Amino acid sequence: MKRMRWIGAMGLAAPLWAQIGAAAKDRAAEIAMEAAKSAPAFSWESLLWKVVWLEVIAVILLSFLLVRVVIRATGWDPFASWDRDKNNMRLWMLVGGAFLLLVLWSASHYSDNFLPESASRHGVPIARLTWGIVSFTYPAFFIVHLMLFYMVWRYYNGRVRSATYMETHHGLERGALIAISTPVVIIAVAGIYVWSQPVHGQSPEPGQKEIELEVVAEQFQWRARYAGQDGKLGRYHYKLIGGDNVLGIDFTDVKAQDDIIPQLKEIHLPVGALVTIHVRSKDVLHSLYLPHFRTHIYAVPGQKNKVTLVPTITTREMRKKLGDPNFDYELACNQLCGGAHYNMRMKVVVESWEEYEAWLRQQKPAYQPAQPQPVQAELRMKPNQNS
Ligand SMILES: [Cu+2]
Repeated sequence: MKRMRWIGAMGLAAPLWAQIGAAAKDRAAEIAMEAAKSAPAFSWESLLWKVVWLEVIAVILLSFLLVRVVIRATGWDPFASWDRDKNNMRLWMLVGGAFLLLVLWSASHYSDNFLPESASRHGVPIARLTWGIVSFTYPAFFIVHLMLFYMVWRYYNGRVRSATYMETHHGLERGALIAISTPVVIIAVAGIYVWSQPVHGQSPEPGQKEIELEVVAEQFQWRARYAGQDGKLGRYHYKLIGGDNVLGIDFTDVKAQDDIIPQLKEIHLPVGALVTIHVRSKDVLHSLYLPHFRTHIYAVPGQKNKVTLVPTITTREMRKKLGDPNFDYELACNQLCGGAHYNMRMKVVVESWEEYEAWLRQQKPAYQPAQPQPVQAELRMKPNQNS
C-alpha cells in the first residue's frame, strides 16, 4: 500500500520530472557545446606534425654533436680556414639587405591602409605636416641604415683595424647641431600650431552653422547626445546615472529637456558646419578617435573634454572619391580599455544640412514627460470607431 502511494506520487510528479530532465539535457548540451568551442579539436595530423618538428630539431642538434665528436677524435677541423669575422660581416650584409627590402615591400604592400584625404578643415594641414615629416624621415631611415651596414663592412676585424682620430672641430659640431635641431624645432612649432586647432583654435566664420553634441564613452560602447531645439546641451551629473538615465542627464534643467539621444549607434554631422563634440567617460580612460577627420581626444572619467571640427566631405562624396560604395566614416576608441574594446565603434554620417536636420527631427528627445502613450490612445479609440 505504502509502495503504491509512492508510485502514485511519482506518477503525479511525472510532468515535473520530464521538465527537470529536459532542462538537464539542454544544460548538458550547452556545456558540451561550450567545451567544444574552447578546446581545440584533436587531430592525428596535428600530432604527427608536432612529432615531425621535434625530430627535425633533434636531428639538427645531433648533427652538431656528431661534428664535435669527429673533430675531437680525428683532429680534423673543417672550419680551420673559416674566416669568422669576414663571414659574420657577410651575414650581416645579408640581414641588412633583406631588412631594407622588407621595409620597402611592406610600405608598398600596406599602402592601401593609408588614410584617404582629410575630411575635415583642420585635418588638411595635419595631413600635410605628417607627410612632410615622412618625406624626410623615410629617406633618413634608409641613409642611416645603409651607413650602419657600411660601417660593419668597413670595420670588420681584419680589414681596417681602427677608426681615424679627429681633434674637436667646433665648426663641424655647430653645423651638425644646427642641421639636426632645425627640422626638430620646425616640426615642434608647426605641430603646436596645427595640432592645437581642433582643441583651441576654431571659431565660427560669419554665417557658418554650428552644432553641439556630446559623446559619452563606457565599457564598451559610445553614446551620443545632441542639443535639441535650443542648441544647448543640458546639465548632467554622474550621481543621476541609472537604468533609465544612462547618461545622467539632469532633466530639471530646461536646456536638457529637449536633448536628443539617437536610437541607432551612429552620429550624423552636417557638412561645412562647426561641430563641437563634448567628450566624457563613465568608467575608465577611453579615447575618441575620428581618423578620417584627423581628430582625437581622450575621454577621461571626471573630466570634460571638447574638440571642434568642420567636416568638409560628405559620406556620399567620399564614397565616390574612393570608388567604394560601402565606405563609412568611423568613430573608434583608440585606448585599450578592456576586453571588448574592439566593440567601441560608431558609424559617422556626414551629410548636407537639410539631410542632417531631417534626421535629427526623426530622433526622440531623451526626456519623456508622463503622458498617455500614443499607441494606447489609439487602442482605446478603436471600439468607438467600429461602433
Ligand atoms: Cu574604449
